Amino acid sequence: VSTHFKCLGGVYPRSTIERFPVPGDKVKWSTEYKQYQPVEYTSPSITGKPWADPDIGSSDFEPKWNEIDGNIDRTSYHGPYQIVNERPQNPFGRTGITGRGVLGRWGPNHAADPVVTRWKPLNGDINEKNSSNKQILQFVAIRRGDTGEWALPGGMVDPGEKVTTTAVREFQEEAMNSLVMSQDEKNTWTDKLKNFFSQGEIVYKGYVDDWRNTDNAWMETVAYNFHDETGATVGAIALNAGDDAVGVRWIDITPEIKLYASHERIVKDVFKKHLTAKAL
Ligand code: RP5
Ligand code: MG
Ligand code: MG
Repeated sequence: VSTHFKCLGGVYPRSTIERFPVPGDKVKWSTEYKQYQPVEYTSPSITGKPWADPDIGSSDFEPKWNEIDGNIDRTSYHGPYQIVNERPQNPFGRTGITGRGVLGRWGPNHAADPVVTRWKPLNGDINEKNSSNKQILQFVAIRRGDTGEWALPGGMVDPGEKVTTTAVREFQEEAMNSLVMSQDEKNTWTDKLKNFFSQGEIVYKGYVDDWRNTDNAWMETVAYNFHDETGATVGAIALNAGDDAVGVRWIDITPEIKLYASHERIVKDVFKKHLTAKAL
């Protein structure tokens, strides 16, 4: 990603605030844009939340920008970001709005995304021998409750949490509805899938072109591919939407695929990786 599109123009999520128009050639901070007067907005829905930062200037807020700040990672995968007017500056440029919007953290908001893949089963039967045709790669997608778009079942890294742990936890919450399972049931699944989820491969690390991004707060993620070559483990479980997901299913990765934020680029790269691996 060298620029962003989804966090430009229109009304900011869950608000009535119009983003200040930013023409394509005015996105970069290095380009002068004298008329630029974005509105400052921090959603009342995040005020006082334990997962959110206090406001800049609060006496109890002494963030260490560009550092691991206690158990909060304030570093960016894109190197040091600038602090302007005491606020972190979006390294990918103007978004037409300042403040944090609905994002909890000033600066980078770290997430993790599991890309769980299998070969599309022939005849729809994954249990049949040699049922995978190794032509069409599928991944587990969830439908987001907020935008209604299909997306990777990702989520925010909790303070102090390992990013790989986040990826697996979010998969279980959003695609398996683990939040309603008993502890016993959860443990059984965790044991069953332990080996599968221990073999993840990083396929993307960095900025996400997320519609919630602002000039001072933005999403960054690590995406892991967990691949079920035979379709016998995760490829064969019953999916169940949970938490903020309102739907879940296996989706074919095709050139036409449309997903939330910059997720289509991530899944297309995963597809390329598997094609190359097959050709070797
Ligand atoms: C995206 O938002 C990330 O790639 C991840 O999928 C998601 C995390 O936010 P929530 O799902 O918790 O809203 O930018
Ligand atoms: Mg979640
Ligand atoms: Mg999520």
